[in-house]
Amino acid sequence: MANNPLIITCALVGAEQTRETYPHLPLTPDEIAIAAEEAVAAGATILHLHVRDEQGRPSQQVEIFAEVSEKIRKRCDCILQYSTGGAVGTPLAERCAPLQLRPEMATLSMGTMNFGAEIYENSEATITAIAAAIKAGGITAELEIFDLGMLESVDRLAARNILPEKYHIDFVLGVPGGMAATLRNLVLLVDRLPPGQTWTVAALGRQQLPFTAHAIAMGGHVRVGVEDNIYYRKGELARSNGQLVARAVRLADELLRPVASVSETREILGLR
Ligand code: KMH
Ligand code: ZN
Repeated sequence: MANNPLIITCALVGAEQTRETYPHLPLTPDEIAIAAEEAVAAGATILHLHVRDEQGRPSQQVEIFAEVSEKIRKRCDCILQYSTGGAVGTPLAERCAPLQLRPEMATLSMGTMNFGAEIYENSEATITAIAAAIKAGGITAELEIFDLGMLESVDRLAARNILPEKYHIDFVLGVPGGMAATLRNLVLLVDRLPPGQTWTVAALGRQQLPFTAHAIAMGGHVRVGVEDNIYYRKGELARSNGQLVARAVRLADELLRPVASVSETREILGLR
């Protein structure tokens, strides 16, 4: 598209935050749906979705994904992107389970890494199994790239037809154990992409704001939301996901990038 509309993804919940660390965290299906509506009203078109069980713990239960998805769809028009990452340690079958609901998009993490003090397991066998489930559902994959080696793996596994033919790339920068959120790193990653490959940046914590600006200026797309960052500015928690999306929209406006509608997002990413 000539004017390169900006796709804003909002990561509403995640698996790591708790009400103790972030009191406004949406947890129940109704709370997640309300947060979704606010984020979409502010300008997000893709919702990266994790859900929680009745105790507020991260869950990959199909029934909860179904309920949350239905509630979101009643409130707003958007593209749902299910997490297959779950929480660190979620068993493979559980990670894949929500894919049977055939969301438009789902994530696929491209390698094992230290994730803070824990290990986020994405062996080649795990990647292959999740990729197969994504392909079987006719779902568009977003490849989660936490480190340069994972981008090298994209080419290697694509050459063996393990990955879906078409995918979108998300650079997740700043996880302790992954690639740091520095501009040099982002330039290195983007330089390695083939022409025309779509990409997003999700930078953690206080880097979410500057990397939103960097990605907008570089022609990429952005992910904001409380999965990655709970602060609006130093010492001030974000009021909501919608507040973080609204700031990304204002930045886009200043940098003369129009914000993509849902149909433009589908067109840019070639969604089904
Ligand atoms: N919660 C992280 C361990 C994804 O959603 O695909 C993994 C994650 C990635 O959030
Ligand atoms: Zn996630």
